[in-house]
Amino acid sequence: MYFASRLRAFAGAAALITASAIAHAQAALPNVVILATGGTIAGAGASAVNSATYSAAKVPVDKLIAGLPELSKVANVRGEQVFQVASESLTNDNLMTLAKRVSALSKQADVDGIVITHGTDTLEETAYFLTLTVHTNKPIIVVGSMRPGTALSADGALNLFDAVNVAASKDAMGKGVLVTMNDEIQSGRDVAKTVNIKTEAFKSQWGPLGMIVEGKNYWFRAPAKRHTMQSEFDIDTITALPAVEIVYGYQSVPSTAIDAFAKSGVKAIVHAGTGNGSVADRIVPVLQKVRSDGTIVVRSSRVPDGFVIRNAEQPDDKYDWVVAHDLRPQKARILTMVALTKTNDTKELQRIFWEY
Ligand code: DAS
Repeated sequence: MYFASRLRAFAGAAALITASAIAHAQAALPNVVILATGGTIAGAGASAVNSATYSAAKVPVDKLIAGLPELSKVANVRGEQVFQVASESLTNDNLMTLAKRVSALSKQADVDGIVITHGTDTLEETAYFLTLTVHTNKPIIVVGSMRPGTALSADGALNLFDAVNVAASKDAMGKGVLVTMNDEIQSGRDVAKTVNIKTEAFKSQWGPLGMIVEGKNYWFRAPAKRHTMQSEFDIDTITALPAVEIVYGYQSVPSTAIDAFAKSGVKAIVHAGTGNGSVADRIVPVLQKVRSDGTIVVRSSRVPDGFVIRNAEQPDDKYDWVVAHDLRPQKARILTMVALTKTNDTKELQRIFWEY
């Protein structure tokens, strides 16, 4: 009897010690907040073979977290459902709401990293906006998936596991906003969706910053442009984003779109030109008029890679146009909106395009 009671007491003590050791270990883990916005990573299809036919923005954030118990070994994770939409439908107001929430969380001592689950269609725009405007060195990771969690070989679970791992990593601090897709760690500034149906969809012409394999980060380069703490833009002081629209260049393009945008009072037009940002000869005078009326003109290119050379295809100095450097039109629009919250001086705008 004596030994049995001693054994029970010992087992009870051992259980208590184990429980407190587990609690202590869990408390020692980093705290990561997942802000969910929708997209395929929260999508659901009718059957496992539906990898492309499904509904995006269905699964709530708590279900995403519950479906990935491995996260509890990496960080103390909690979720907030900011939106539940497909990202092609996000608006400037949504972007502002999300960025202000990220900024507020980043200032909390009990938050070590932030993950944003997001649709892949415009993920690159959100990632760039956050890297331009959120002042923190803490890891901020934007993550999506190309297949819904209901599909065979779904990619969302591993992408999310990777995102939380990187968000919980001290070596991911101070690198700007990051994107974890398909085992790669990409710069939020450089990355773009380059394939619309493959899991290997996100690329940067300058390459990934690193890779993540079985929860370990491998870094191979660092961002070259200003971001987060080095940015002169701060979401906490931005109250609204100006209207900046994109027009596309192609054979026999009319000036209808430019005329309509100019008439609607946009503050800038990004021209996605052919080749190195070329502008059709019949469109040049239209853009010159737009500029003379006070609207900013930014020359980008419909060609995904490379970068637009100032004063090459067009005399930008003479026309007082800005060139978008290596930014694709959709990212040039994000930077133009943010820059115009500070200045509409074209020399300043061009500096900003060189530096961010
Ligand atoms: N419609 C896409 C989006 O929400 C789905 C996805 O790929 O995430 O961006």
